Amino acid sequence: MAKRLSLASLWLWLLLGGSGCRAAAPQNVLLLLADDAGFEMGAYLNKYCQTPNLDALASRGLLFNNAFSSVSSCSPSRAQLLTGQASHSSGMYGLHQGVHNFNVLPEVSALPNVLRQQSNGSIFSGVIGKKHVGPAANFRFDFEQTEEQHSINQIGRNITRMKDYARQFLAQAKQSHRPFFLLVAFHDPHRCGHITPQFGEFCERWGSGETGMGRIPDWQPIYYDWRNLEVPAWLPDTDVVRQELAAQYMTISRLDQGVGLMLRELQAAGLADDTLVIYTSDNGPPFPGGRTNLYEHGIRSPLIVSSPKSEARRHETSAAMVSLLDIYPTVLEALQLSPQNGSRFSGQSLLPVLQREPKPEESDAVFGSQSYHEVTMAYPMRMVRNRRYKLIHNLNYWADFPIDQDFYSSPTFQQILNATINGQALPWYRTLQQYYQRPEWELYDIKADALERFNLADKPKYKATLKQLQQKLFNWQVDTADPWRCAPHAVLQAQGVFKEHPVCLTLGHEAIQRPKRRVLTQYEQYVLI
Ligand SMILES: [Ca+2]
Repeated sequence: MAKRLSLASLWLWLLLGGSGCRAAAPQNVLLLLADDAGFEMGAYLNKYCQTPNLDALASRGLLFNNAFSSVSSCSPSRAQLLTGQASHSSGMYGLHQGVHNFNVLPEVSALPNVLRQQSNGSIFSGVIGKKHVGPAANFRFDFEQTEEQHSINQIGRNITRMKDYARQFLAQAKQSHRPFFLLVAFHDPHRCGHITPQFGEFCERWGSGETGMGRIPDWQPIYYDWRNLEVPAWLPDTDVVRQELAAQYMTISRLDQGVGLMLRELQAAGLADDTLVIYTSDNGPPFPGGRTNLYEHGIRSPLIVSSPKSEARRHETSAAMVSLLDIYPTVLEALQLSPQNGSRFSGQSLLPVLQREPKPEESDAVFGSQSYHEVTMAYPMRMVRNRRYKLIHNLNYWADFPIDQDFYSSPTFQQILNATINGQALPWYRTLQQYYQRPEWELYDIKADALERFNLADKPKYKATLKQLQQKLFNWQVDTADPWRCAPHAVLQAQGVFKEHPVCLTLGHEAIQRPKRRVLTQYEQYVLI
């Protein structure tokens, strides 16, 4: 047993059958979550964005190079972390706030509730920062300081305020000798230009100490010179994009300093030696091909897992194919609770990877399921990705890919839009038309084509690969009870006489000729309402 045996951990220890194979006390879990961050950090070889705290965490832990979110939207991603279920299983099909109003299904239990029930109340749970999921009863943390009580910037970007709440939470956990799960969800580096442009596109000026911006005491702003940055290959290399990246990096450095503060609080509370620390991001950066997409930059996730156990791997990278659906069983295992059964939970604990790198298998794969984002953005997509290929099924392929409000008003998208309308060239490998108009099936050889430029779905040579991945994807959809599993060419019948044996019944699309897309010639440029 570890040096500190509290009543709560004694209870758990007894529950689990005493000593033997499980010798240690439960490990606390601190989950540090970024909002729309990608790989803008030194540990992932970004040479410009300064992230000394994340880099230090990475060197104390295991850095994952093949981690993927199963969904590229905020609330559905947080729901996946907290329920262990893909968005189509949990019911969190899109954003939670305001008119979007998405929530998990009534019967879905999330981590704080599961931890409380399974441990008989001995595990202490908390969330500080952006929560963005509901209904409240299904995500009831013991300690909550979120946008439900504060302004989102104060609780998600003011790292001093977040630190103060983390100190309170840790003091309570320590005082009550309870193992804990704490989610610290930063709002950085999310955009804010569409709501509060006076603070900068990414709210990078907010709290910087500049005139009228207020000051966050613990934040030392780092200003980036956009002329000196390198634009990643998936974005247009323009001055506009460079300025956006400089602003985004500034908020990532604020997030990084916030991570440093949290880790120092953990140390100061004397809990660092008993706590597993995880860092990841809910979804990819808000640039074209990023957030709301199942393309690589929408779902590839930074992931660091750092264990204080002496035998755990550290200062290493892992090539294991992992999903953010794996976080949920990881938290349960760290706290020595049993994993949840049922095919809706497709994740696996990451703790064994901390011991030993798994052997790469041909069957290694991760899955994706995106349905909405904003309520107006009905564009369901499903995806399977193995080490080499990715298959995306665009269920509403006849519609144009939807654009969300916050991305629409971004300088990057506005530049692409205006260049397209005015017939000007852009240094970008996609056109807006390609971005909007997607075929039903997209198959990419990621190894040879990291930017997903060449769709192989119609190439005879890849017929067998396509078929195999389609089957694999469909099997996952069936296993996880995806309501969209028969879409778009059939209707799912799963009730009444079909209850025992659900079927996909054809809509007869094969007998109907679709008209060609009409090219718009005249339209209003904008409408004032
Ligand atoms: Ca997000």
